[in-house]
Amino acid sequence: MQKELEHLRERAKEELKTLTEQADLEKIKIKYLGRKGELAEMMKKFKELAQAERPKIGALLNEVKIDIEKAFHEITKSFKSATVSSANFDVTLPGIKPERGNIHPVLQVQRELEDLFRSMGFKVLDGPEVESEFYNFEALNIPSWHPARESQDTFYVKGGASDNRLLLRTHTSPMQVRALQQYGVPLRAVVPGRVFRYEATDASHEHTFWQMEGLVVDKDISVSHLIATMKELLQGIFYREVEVRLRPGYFPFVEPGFELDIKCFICGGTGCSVCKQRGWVELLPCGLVHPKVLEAGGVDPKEYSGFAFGLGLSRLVMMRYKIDDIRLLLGGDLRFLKQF
Ligand code: FA5
Repeated sequence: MQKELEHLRERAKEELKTLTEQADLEKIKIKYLGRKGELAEMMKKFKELAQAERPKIGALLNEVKIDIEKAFHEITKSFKSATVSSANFDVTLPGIKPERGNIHPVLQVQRELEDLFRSMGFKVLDGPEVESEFYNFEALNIPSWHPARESQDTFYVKGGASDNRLLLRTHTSPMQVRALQQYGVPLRAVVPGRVFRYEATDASHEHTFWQMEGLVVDKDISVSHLIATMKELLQGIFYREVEVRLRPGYFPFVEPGFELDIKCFICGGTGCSVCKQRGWVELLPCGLVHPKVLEAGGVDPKEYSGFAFGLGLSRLVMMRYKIDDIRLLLGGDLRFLKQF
């Protein structure tokens, strides 16, 4: 059996050495190392050997198996590197194009709006997403006991003082006071950004969404300035006549306050899940800045007045592109995002 094994080793190595087709590799593997292959046959014979012969032949059997496996391994490796490095590799083929991402639809619309407002002399500002209770509520005339706090519940963050906790801002309005404090008057500014609410989500409500705050403070600013600016904004975004309605709206930081709704673009006004069957989508709350807010920003309300608006940017994007579920915007689904 010793001779038989040595002969088997030589044959296998010779066969692997002279192999030219990679496809034959598997056949040889089965022939020698397979469950019914030659080595397995030897194993059967080994079991029939006398006890005294077993240690020597057993060791040889192992050695032969390892040798054949090694030879097999080496030839497989050489086939692989040959495939990549030599004749089979066509260097003139075009490479794999790296995928390029595209700008998120919200950011696209945001940038258009920024350009529009810059052309009207507005500053474009950025504000902190982690905000203090003072700027998010107190400075906007929403004290801790005020019911308006309930409609804007949010996520609180560790840190801050016990009487001025830190939170994820619920709207971009805190920047009204910050901007007045920093830049003084006269002031025209817009502040796009992400806001957060403790919200049960549905087709038109997200816990994380975008708004764009607008603020104009100067002498003799009135509701007519506000309406003219809102019209300019909507025309700049939709490039066509948009049906709007203005109704009274309550926000503690404006007086008077309005809700500007637009006719739902998804259903054309007949009612759908986005407009909650109303035919109108709440998009642009606005009003004249409350004297208390001007005071918090260090501005004398007897001398100056202003208007502010809080555009629901995510909803505007939905109307612009006829997106029927707000959750798609942050869903991260490339099939959706690649369309913009
Ligand atoms: C506010 O956030 C006020 N800060 C707006 C404001 C600014 C009023 C300045 C007056 C002066 P409201 O909670 O209504 O208001 O939100 C503003 C807009 O954000 C809504 O009209 C709507 O378009 C959008 N919005 C509100 N909640 C959500 C939500 N959960 N998901 C998506 N969009 C929302």
